[in-house]
Amino acid sequence: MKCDCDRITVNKGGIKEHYDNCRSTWNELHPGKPFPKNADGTIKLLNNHLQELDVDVLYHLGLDTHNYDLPAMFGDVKFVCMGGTKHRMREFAHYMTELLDLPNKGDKIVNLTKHSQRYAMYKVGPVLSISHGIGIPSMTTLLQEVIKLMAYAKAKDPIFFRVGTCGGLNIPAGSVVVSAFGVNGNLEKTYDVPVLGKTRRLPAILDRRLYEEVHSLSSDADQFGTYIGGTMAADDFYRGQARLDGPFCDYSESDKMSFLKSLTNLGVRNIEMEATAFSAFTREAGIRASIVCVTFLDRLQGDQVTHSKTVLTEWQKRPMIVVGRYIAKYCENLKA
Ligand code: R2B
Ligand code: URA
Repeated sequence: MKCDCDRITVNKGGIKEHYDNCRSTWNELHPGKPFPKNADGTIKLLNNHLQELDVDVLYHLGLDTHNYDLPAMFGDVKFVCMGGTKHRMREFAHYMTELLDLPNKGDKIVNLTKHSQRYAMYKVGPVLSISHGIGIPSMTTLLQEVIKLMAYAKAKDPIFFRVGTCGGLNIPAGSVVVSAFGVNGNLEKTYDVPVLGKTRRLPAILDRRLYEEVHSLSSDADQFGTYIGGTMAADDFYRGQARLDGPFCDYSESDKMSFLKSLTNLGVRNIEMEATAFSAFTREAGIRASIVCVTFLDRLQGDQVTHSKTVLTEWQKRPMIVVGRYIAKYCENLKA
């Protein structure tokens, strides 16, 4: 079957040829798994139970398939960008209106999930910018409803990004990490989720071509380094991330350091709280996805986030700059 990869960073040398969800290589990479897209690139939901629903209520988004014309509202979305906080994702939406020179730049941007109150979702041009809260359960609740939203809206080949914050390993605070894979708290490259009383272990792999493309857009003129590396997703900010400064701690500083060392030996460059599940679920849905985070500290140097609010606010823009560049390039190619 014919390749259906986007050509966003055209002819960049050394980059893998196809996305993992490319139609032409799907069977090789996912033997025995049905292709989760329709011929036009829209998402095919592989859950037959959904066909029995008269109306599907996307509860946490405050939307449903009966009262809203989802294709009219979201059919042109190409980039779904998520990050922890509502404020940051509103900033990102504003930033994208400027960067893409959209007609609504400078206007107030409306939160589309205002009935639900749980998350915030903004749409500007082809970009959906959504907050997901802290940790895997909060993020996956949102992510799964957004996957359904994109399927119902008939958005074509959407690319998902997580723009986030993290702790770094042996890189200066303020660096950007583009994730190559996720690692769970037991140092396994899987997202482990109990289903009907049994744990499923889903591979936490990210699309190599996409992270190479995103990384290739970093520039020597940037005020920060951009690295590719593995990302540990912890289910806890304190002991789960080998911190010594939580309310509980029964291990020594040398135990902590040897754990962090085993992480670096595995190629892990940063620690946050969603990467495994984000990579596993987007992969299961056949969606191209990438995780781009800024490091707030070097965990080999300490545990507390001590930089000023001004510095941290400035650093939080860095993943947005990197992802924004990618989106701008795509839009530029469309015009050409
Ligand atoms: C990074 O920062 C948050 C915790 O402070 C969490 O959502 C994450 O992954
Ligand atoms: N977010 C995390 O999960 N860990 C950190 O150390 C910093 C931000």
